[in-house]
Amino acid sequence: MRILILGGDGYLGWPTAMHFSARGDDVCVADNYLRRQLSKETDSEPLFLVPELNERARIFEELSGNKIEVKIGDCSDYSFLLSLIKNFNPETIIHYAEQPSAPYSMSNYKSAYLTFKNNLDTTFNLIWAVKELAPKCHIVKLGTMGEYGTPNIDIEEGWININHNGRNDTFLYPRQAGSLYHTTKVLDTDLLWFYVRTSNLCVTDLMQGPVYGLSTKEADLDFQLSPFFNYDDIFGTVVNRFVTQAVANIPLTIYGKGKQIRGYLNIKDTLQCVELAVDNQPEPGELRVLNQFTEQFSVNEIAALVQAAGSEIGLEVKIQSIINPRQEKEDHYYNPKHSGLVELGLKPHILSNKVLIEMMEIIMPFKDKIDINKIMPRVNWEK
Ligand code: USQ
Repeated sequence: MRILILGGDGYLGWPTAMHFSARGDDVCVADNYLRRQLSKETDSEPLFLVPELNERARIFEELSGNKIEVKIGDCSDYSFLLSLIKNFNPETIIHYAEQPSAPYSMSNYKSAYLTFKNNLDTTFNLIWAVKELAPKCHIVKLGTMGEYGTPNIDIEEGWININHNGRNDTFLYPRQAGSLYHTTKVLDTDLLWFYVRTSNLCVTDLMQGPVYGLSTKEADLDFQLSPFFNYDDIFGTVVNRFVTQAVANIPLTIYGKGKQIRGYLNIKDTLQCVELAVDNQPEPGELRVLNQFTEQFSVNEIAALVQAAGSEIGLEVKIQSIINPRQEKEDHYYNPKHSGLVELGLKPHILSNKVLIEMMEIIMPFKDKIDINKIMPRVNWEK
């Protein structure tokens, strides 16, 4: 298959590119290095530097014999995206090209506007470029479980049937996100649904939970092929942060009561899920929504798992509760369905002691590089 990956330099984009290339697909990645730039600007550099895309593609080809085409450019620039699609002629486009950090989107006007503009422009341009040049192309869009928020009723897989005054209809499940970043994903979904209805586009929208890990089959070929690994308060996700804090002997930073529940998944399962989505294309005029996570935990439960794993390898992991910088429910009902990907064949990797210890062992050699100034929250939702 000819697969174009937008945002191919990111935490998930690069491992996805190698994964499809390794299984024999023709892969092209595009990126404008926005994530690298924002990491620098906010003093949130990843734990170790990874080479830029052309160099990563060269190393990957040398080790695996598989080629990945690289295009550097900005997908919010319509002419760049048009020429990319015209020249590569993709059958599937995987869209990761968004500013992915909730805290970044809540920092100040400039970061909020960048998130809003970048994320919406990119999705809008993608829709139009596909409409104009490749209307049969399958768009696989990375959304987020955070679109649903934490409602006091069960979360369905994308759609809900409503019976109102004796009549029934099916609608997108109500969404109320907790950050501007998550809200841009809600707006993306609305845009995609509008153009699916009016232009017969073929779209899968993946509602993904926070991802953890840094090991994938292809990334393990050479350390330089590793994904970006952020442990800071802005771009780091909670499991990756806690594992890094455990290694650095910094007490785990539980925000508030720690009873916030989310659906989590291993980066290996992101690759499986995206592959299942790509291989099971919806009909033209169909928006398929899949909830993409494997297990749900509260923050307290994650901290306890990291503490237990650490103690197995002689780390004395402490836990602290700090004032929650976010506006989020800290004690809530949470029951999201997530059977769609399992029915398509997903075989989950569980967050076990072994997985956490393997992560700690990869991070250990970088212990001295862990910057304590990047740990405590620097962005407050209320400001
Ligand atoms: N949390 C802590 N301590 C920390 C960091 C986070 O208690 O040191 C808590 C947060 O308050 C939150 C939970 O852990 O309740 C998850 O936070 P996170 O930073 O791991 O994830 P989040 O900001 O929600 O965003 C991440 C990705 C985003 C993706 C999202 C999926 O950055 O791109 O869309 O996970 S979800 O959360 O399901 O919306």
